[in-house]
Amino acid sequence: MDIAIVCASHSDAVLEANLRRSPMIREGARPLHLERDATSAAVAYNRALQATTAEVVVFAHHDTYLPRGWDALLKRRLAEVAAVDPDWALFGPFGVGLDASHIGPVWSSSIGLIVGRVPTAPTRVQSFDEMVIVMRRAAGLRFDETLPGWHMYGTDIVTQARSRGLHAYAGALPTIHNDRYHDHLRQDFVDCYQAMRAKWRDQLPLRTPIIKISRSGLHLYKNRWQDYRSERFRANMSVGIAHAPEHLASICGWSDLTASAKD
Ligand SMILES: [Mn+2]
Repeated sequence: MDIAIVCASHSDAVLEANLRRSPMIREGARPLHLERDATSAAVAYNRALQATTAEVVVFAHHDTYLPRGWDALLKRRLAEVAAVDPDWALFGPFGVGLDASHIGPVWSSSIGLIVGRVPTAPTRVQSFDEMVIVMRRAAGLRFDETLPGWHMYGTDIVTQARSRGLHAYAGALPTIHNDRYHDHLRQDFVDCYQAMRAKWRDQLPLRTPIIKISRSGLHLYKNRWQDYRSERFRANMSVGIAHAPEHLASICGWSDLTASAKD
């Protein structure tokens, strides 16, 4: 299976400290296609789709780390998905199920936790965490360049697929997200929320990994209030971003996923 890794990065330092250290990239087994200076995630990712030909495209944040054997395990998970849904559109290591449960597992440095229910079979989702999104090129999807910024495109692409009768899945594919702590009070996040709320008015509510997009939009204010109240507590959970990703994979027990891909 032909797999391309795509990354939109604005920081060589973050890229070199994380994604670029993934064994399959460092050792040259998989090409890394970089996009820089895009005005939005959608613009960057559509450019990358145009510039690559692989049948499976992995869109990864520059602050992720894909442990040894990750690509072999991805292939196995995609085979499991294809066995039940040959027309699958999307896959990811972390998503929100149709029942609103969070599906993983992934490590997140911003909260110092392994998060996500571990499904025994690939499970349909309504959104992805944007840390990693896997697309089957033949599904014919494109990211929506009318949406602003760098948030919620993992929810939009899934909703686009579903509105065309296609499906998105999450399944057990351990991945490191060495993300820094940040609150969700910023204006660019609000802009993305409001754009999604207007675009998918007839499909709401939709649950992203961090917020419920509702018709009323009241969840935006509820989350902002909760963020405000719990900010210090949540900030204290963060382990920072200075840990080597190999060490984070090691403490999770994910240094080598090769055996998981075979059993
Ligand atoms: Mn990230």
